[in-house]
Amino acid sequence: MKLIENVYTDAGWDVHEKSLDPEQIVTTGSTFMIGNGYLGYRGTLSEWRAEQYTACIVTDTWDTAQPGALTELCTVPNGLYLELSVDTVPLSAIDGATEVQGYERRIDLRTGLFSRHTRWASPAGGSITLGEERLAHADNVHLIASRFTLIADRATDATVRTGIDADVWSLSGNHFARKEAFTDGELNGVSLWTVESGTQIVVVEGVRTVDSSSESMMRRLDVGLEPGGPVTIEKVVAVYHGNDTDDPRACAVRDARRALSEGFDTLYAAHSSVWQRVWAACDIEIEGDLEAQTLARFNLFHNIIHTPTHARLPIGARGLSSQVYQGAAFWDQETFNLPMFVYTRPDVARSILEYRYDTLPGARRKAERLGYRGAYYAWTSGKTGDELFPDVFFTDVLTGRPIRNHFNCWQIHISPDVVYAIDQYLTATDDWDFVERCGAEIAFEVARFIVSRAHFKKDKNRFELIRLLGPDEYHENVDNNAFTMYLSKLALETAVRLYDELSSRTPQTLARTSRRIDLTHAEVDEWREHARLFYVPAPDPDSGLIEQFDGYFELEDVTPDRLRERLIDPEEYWGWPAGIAVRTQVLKQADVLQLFALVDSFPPDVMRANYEYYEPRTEHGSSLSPSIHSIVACGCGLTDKAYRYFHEAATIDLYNRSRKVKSGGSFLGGIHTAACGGVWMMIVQGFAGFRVSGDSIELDPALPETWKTLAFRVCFRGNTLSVTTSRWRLTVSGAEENSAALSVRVSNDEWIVSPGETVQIDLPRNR
Ligand code: IFM
Repeated sequence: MKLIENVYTDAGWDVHEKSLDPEQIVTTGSTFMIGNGYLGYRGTLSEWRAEQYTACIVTDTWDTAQPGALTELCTVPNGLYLELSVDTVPLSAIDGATEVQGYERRIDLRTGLFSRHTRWASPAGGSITLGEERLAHADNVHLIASRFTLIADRATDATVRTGIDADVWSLSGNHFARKEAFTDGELNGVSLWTVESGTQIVVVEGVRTVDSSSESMMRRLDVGLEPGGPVTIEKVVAVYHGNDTDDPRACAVRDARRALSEGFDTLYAAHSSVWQRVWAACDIEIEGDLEAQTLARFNLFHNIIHTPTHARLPIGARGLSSQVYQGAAFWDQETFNLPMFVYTRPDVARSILEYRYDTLPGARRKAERLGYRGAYYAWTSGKTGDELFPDVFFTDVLTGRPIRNHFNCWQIHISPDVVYAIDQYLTATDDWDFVERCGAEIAFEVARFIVSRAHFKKDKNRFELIRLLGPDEYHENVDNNAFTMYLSKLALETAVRLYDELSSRTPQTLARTSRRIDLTHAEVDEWREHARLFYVPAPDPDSGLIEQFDGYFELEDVTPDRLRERLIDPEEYWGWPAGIAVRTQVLKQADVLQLFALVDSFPPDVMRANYEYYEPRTEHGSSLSPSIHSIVACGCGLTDKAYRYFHEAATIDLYNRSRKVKSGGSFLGGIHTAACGGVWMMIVQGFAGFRVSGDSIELDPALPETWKTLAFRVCFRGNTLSVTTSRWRLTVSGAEENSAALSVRVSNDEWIVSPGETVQIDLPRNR
């Protein structure tokens, strides 16, 4: 793996590349991508095609390209395609045929504006430059807009070929059974119908320039450039599909035409005012460490652009950056992506949780199919919530034989994780309306599932969960995985609490929900009993250690580095059934530490003992792992370690540090959206020590050496608190428009922060 370096600038708001490395184009295509939760357009150059991983990935288009292939989001034809030629020689930044004299690619995180500039030695003499700016519109999510600028230093006759290119990157092949090109006045379009469901997808493209002659879906523009006098070409692309509207073609034509007449500057103005509002809620400012500042914004930016806000849809594990993991949600969504939204844009968090409500039928079907009751959420969840994860994901790279991974049927913690997120959302917002409409029913169905999945051990007088797979995927088929046990018990308790609370708050609504799902008091009493007798592996009274699962401590104790020496092939899968980690204590990610990052009721000495035990045994084969280590290290007072893990997690995508681009023969590239969400958690929950306790916000900052100040905002029950902290002093302000005072606790002291009030708090010097 080659690392990417020198990518940030003094602004702290952008990321750039000054030379093009052909070996890195899968990664940099993700780095420089634009997106708006509806579509993701990879940060490739306008003249690039499938071979350079050009793709526009559109949400809510799940389909299977051919029988037996994965169900995944579609990538649609590339409406931004534009190739510049001089003297019939096409100019490319990558093929080496024409000398490249200057190059830059950049993404401005403040407004999600992509730009590129390439200067070539012109085949006609002198030099010629192509500049492009592009945006995925933040207000009308169906639109992409771009502006090309051509400039030559001597009179040059150039040709531009532009239009809709069907040659785009698609992991499992062609998703379209039928394609129809059309024109509508000045617009070019293509209608496509997907293979499996026949969903219609329409891409419409328009160009605003002087001279054009139509050539099927491509146009040829002959451009006469005068020395130094730029020629500007504006393009718009509109995308709609049959899951958005009954008439995607009419909508796409309408939007493209309107956008074309508005022009790039007007589109940009509306787009950037949305971004201004988004950053006002989510930005994190770090003074004293420009790299950390840029890393923070880069990751928050990606957590934002991959999250659908236009409809109740999931956040993919690779977002809209590639079709890896099928564009679908995993537990990552609730445990990594959501915390930032819960405390900065709770409406977005609610919409994601409503998606879990909409997919309850799929979760019920999965439970039933596997012989359980209630809701067993899909490990890989798309539109309907039916399980999308295949039985076979990895192959044995030594023998080529398929490996039956049990992620889809044994990784049951996904269901309690959803309830955990609902509880977090409720704590942060007090939004009982959501609980009445959606949250309670989810919690009740998950409680049902857990009860039907648990076994009562008579000799121990407790309920256990056997044959599981915890977040640490190297150890399949284990019993009583600690993370799953604690989260399941919490989910049962949450279901009972919501039931009791709704009985007094809104008994009629509860009665309606109960009738709908056939729920009785007797069944809720059964959950109470299960919660009471549910086994959770307690810390050992001497060592403080919590065993990750039954028998874990008896496995071979070896370090990840020594274990790695046993690999025969670097791409071998480490887990089930015969991978090198299976019979050892080496972990892909540490489940007990993951537990501490979510549930903060463990004493510091227990956290420390477990951190010291599990950290050296963790291989971080999952991109979810480093951020969890950072958060727990903060809780243990290990700020330097926490900073090292922060850096590791935050650079997974920007510096191409992903440990496993390919594992067990599967390509896993694209933006690791969980790591992006984890960056917010590391900074706000880790370094600032933010948490909610009862009705108070608690802060316990411990900043890394280099950070002079850290500033962010949190939204708590409809009121906003601005936090700025140095290592010695904390300043908190209630927003003018707050409707109530906020209680803030630091080191067991309480401050009441009224609307518009600013309070300064000296921090203990021994942190
Ligand atoms: O959900 C994760 C899992 O924990 C590790 N493998 C990748 C998945 C998607 O990010």
